[in-house]
Amino acid sequence: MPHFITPSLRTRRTPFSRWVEQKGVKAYTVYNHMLLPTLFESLEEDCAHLKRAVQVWDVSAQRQVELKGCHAERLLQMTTPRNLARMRDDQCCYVPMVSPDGYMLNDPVVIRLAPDRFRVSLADSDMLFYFKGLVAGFGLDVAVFEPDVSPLAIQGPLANDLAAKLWGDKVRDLRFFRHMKVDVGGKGMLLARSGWSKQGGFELYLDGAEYAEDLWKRLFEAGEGMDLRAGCPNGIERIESGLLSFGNDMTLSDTPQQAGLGRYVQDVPGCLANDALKAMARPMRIIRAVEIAAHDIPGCVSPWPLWMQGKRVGEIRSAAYSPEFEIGVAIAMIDAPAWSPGTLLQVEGPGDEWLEATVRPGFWR
Ligand code: THG
Repeated sequence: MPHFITPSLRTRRTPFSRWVEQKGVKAYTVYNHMLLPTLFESLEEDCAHLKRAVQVWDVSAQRQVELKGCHAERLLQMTTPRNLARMRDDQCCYVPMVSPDGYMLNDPVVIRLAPDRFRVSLADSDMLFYFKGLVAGFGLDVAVFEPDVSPLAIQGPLANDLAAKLWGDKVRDLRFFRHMKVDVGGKGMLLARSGWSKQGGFELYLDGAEYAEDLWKRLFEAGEGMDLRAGCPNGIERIESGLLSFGNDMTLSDTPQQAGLGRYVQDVPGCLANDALKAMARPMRIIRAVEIAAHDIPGCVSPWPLWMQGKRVGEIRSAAYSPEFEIGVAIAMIDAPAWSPGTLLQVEGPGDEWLEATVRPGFWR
């Protein structure tokens, strides 16, 4: 498959594009109609680096939608079964967003800035239009817009040291999924303890594209001697960690329970999907971590059918070879009863090749 994108305004560049390109972009994918760069030569070497040092990722494509107004919380709660009532003004929350018939629309991080002001840090689907539709249909008092805010992830075991160099030791005390204000070029910006890896770190929400250069240069100056690299989410690490990818691991055809997000389904007043989710509380298939007995695993660019003794029981949706665990790591959607840990399955791989797979009790990290 060729790896080219014909650029135009639709494939939006980010405030960091110029600077990451200087570090050597190898390819782009498109996410929320925006460029999401790949920087590594080797996925496996990059994974090892992410686990030992620190990387800065241009994840501006995690597009922000701001909801501001007296019905902002009500609007949000209409879209998610996770209870947002007790969120604090310095808190972020990972939430499944669902349609009224109970199917996944997105799995964003919601950031509360004030009781009447939230940002939704989107996975790859057009929630801004959906929010605008709800506002119009229900006559809500909320402004829905895309602010000029672009997340930059700082991930890896040395992320604390790097962030502390820029913003002081207080960043070390920031708790998981909490945020604080830090200074970038004289402007207060939001720094959160979050990110799409489990190697630790932060996301800095750049508030104004014109500050990108200053932030980028300060980070790379501070990162000297830390083996800091410009990077991007790593497909091996995120599967090992069980960080789901909307559009890959789950889609509009899956319920949150099927997507393995049942722990966030809380029957909260105001969620439009309550009845539908109750009716579908016992899923017929579910997301599982799966181990594939192979050392050479190609990218999963179409689902790989899963079989159990000649019967079709689901599909692999993401896969990679893990140098750390010396096995193929994968995320699969599997029918009952083949989803029980320990179940042996056959994978119809991309070639003519058949591979052996085993359902795991959980992810690797
Ligand atoms: N950070 C921000 N925005 C994002 C992502 C992100 N938008 C797109 C995408 N990633 C959304 N998907 C996820 C998936 C997993 C997590 C965050 C966003 C995640 N999960 C933790 C876990 O599963 O252990 C924590 C879940 C929890 O708090 O319960 O971090 O990465 N800004």
